[in-house]
Amino acid sequence: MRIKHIVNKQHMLFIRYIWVYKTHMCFIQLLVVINNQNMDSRKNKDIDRREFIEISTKGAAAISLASFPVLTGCSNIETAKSSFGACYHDCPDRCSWKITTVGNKLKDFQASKNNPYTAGKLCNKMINFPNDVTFHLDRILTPLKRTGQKGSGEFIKISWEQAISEVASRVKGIIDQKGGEAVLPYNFGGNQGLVQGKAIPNRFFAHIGASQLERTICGNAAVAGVLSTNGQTTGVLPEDIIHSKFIILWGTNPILSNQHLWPFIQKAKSNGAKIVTVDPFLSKTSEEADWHIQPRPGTDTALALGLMHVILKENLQDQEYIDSYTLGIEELKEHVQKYDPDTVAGITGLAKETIIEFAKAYAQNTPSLIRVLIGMEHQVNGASAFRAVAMLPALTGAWRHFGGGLMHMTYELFGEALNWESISLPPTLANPKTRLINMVELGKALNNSEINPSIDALFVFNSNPAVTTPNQNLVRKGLERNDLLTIVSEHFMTDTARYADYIFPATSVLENWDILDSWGTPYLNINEPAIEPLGESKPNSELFRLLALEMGFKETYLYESDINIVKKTLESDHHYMKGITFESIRKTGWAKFNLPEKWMPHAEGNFKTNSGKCHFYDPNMESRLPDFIPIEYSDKEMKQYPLHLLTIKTPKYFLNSSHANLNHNLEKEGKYCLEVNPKDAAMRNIANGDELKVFNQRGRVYITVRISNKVKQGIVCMPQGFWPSLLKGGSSANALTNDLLTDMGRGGAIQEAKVEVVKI
Ligand SMILES: Nc1nc2c(c(=O)[nH]1)N[C@H]1C(S)=C(S)[C@@H](COP(=O)(O)OP(=O)(O)OC[C@H]3O[C@@H](n4cnc5c(=O)[nH]c(N)nc54)[C@H](O)[C@@H]3O)O[C@H]1N2
Ligand SMILES: Nc1nc2c(c(=O)[nH]1)N[C@H]1C(S)=C(S)[C@@H](COP(=O)(O)OP(=O)(O)OC[C@H]3O[C@@H](n4cnc5c(=O)[nH]c(N)nc54)[C@H](O)[C@@H]3O)O[C@H]1N2
Ligand code: SF4
Ligand SMILES: [Mo]
Repeated sequence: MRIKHIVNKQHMLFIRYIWVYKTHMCFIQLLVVINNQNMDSRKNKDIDRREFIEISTKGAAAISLASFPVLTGCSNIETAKSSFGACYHDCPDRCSWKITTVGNKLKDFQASKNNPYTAGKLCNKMINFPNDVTFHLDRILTPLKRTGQKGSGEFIKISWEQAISEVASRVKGIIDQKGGEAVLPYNFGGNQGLVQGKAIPNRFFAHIGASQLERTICGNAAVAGVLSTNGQTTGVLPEDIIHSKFIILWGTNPILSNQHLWPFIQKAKSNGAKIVTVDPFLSKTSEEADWHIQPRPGTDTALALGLMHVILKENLQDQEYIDSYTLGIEELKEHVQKYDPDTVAGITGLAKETIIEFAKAYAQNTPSLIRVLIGMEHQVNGASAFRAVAMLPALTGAWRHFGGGLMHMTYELFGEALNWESISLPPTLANPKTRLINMVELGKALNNSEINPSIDALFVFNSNPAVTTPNQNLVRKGLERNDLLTIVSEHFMTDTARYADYIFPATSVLENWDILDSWGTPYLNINEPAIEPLGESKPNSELFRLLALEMGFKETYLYESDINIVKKTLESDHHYMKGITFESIRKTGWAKFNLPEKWMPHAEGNFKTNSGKCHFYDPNMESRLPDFIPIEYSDKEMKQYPLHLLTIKTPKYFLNSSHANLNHNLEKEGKYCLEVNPKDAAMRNIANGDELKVFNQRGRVYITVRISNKVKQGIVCMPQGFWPSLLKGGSSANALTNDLLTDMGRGGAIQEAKVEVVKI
């Protein structure tokens, strides 16, 4: 049975849902709405993708995909069509792109040239996206059911009809027996689209009363810290960095992780700005900086308080700004007494003179800007570090100057501008009372026999926790449970998908609708499907609509179409959205919010705290002032595991674990290496290139040593993102990390890990 439906002006499409209609005739009407963004699944999909790969590897010998030849053999009379989209990754840049297709064939994939932030350039992780993901031959294109042991990766292909029917009946059985809380969704940074990452999945899980996932592994500690000081994170906007004269990149590595900010930093530099990095690792950005300050990991709270000590002692503060717009200077003054340069030097491992010089340079250069992002938050003291660092621009009055202040996130602009009714839970589901499970503690949660109900069904999508979640071996132990029903929606057979009972094939961003906010820019993006879903892939949203249908739910909010959600989200009369509509944004794919020409949010205070002032001190918080409170290790522990391990985003070609399965990326990344300081190496008789075992009480990783001064003595550093299954010994960085939570924001103190290394 086929139902004809008009998708949009360009497409007259046919949708096949034979099995659904057979069993659910009463929902036909509803399904037309549900599927209005779906397209006909045509024949010869595999041929299409091979053809694309063949031609594009010929055509794209250069770095850009921009020069594809028009596909040969494409005897169509159709003309080329442009679709706009944007990168869905958990990346502050949110690049815009344009795709040209002829029929269902992709002709061209290019960064937007007219979006000034994207500026015609996608990063090295995404430049080859169609080949690397959408058309990749390893992509999963049919539902799969496990046949072998969990983790073995043995599956058989099954139909959507069978997969949906079996999963729905098993999930229903679990809910009937134990209640909705026995079900846990686990989704995160894999796709930041508001439709594919939030709207429909959230409605489905709230509807069944599932446990709620505290999605805190990225950003929450940083945000909690900055909010406690400023009440908002939106400070200086990225493009305005060019007006700064003294830029501190504090715990962030834009050359790799925020690549589109880097040209603006370089512009500032050519205008005379000095670039300083604060990073325990000699990152690529630190290599390029004028000054690299290298404290011990997790000691930034002490460093920031130490800078305040010096600034106040030297009378370099902006007293007028402080008097007008801040709260608690007297308490702060007293508090920072104990953070004198000697003490801070002892904590951070920096020279006392460096601390004094840094404080003076910061206070005396105008406009001065501190750029923070995420990197510094993954410490037990992470939120306090952000809280303390955020105080510095108010102490010096840096906010008064265009290009001065703190640059952090931009998501609040989207919070104000968009119509969130379409994304948030409907009123009947709002504020669910179900229990919270912290994503950082997935391993604990899956293995905890005490919690009631136990987690018996796990839905993973937009995430790869077997790689990216701390305490990897505990996560894996949980995933191995035979009584756990694991459902994964994916593009690839990831290390998590290997443990699934059922895998559903997800569309890639080229094949579905979405709307994308941004946490690093003031640019809004729409994502149009450029091609039909390949194989039997379906958007995440569709998976949950089909499950809802099979489970017999009648509520219409479960079935809203993707395009409707996109349209509704844009229906906003907020002044940032002036002139931005669904129709207008489809002409370019992106739009910059209508913001004042000079965005200076705190030039005259206007902090979003309850007092309206910047909080140096907060009488309503348990810790009224930020303090440096380290983890105390016993002598025995320090002897066993004396080295502090950083597991950071050094890979250039992966984004977390995404794209880390691709051979060409792995080849370009080169050897899997641990950076070790020469003194630590000498003490252990280790030579460059030796094979090592890095270990602690949670796991062990086999890796090659690179002896360098990129880390100070006592610290070692390995890249995150590598898939355990592709490494010798079958474990990667997170096998060694801890599932500790941060001081505020319930984030992951991933970088608080101690290890020892031995030559093997
Ligand atoms: N190439 C690439 N780009 C990415 C990603 C990726 O995986 N690969 N991931 C994306 C994601 S999810 C995010 S959240 C962003 C994050 O982007 P950033 O916030 O820039 O974070 P990271 O790169 O994690 O860390 C930045 C630096 O913080 C340092 N750091 C670690 N601990 C401390 C500390 O205690 N104090 C200080 N001062 N510095 C510390 C690290 O050594 C690292 O060089 O990047 C995004 N961009
Ligand atoms: N040791 C250590 N661990 C870390 C970090 C670190 O610095 N060090 N960084 C942390 C940070 S900041 C973050 S953000 C997390 C990120 O961790 P994750 O959220 O697990 O992100 P990714 O590793 O990118 O995995 C995303 C997966 O989603 C899939 N995907 C993409 N699009 C779609 C889609 O439309 N539908 C479906 N169903 N799947 C899709 C991709 O194929 C990919 O396998 O990792 C954290 N873990
Ligand atoms: S990962 Fe970041 S820099 Fe790369 S294309 Fe996506 S948004 Fe742009
Ligand atoms: Mo992240």
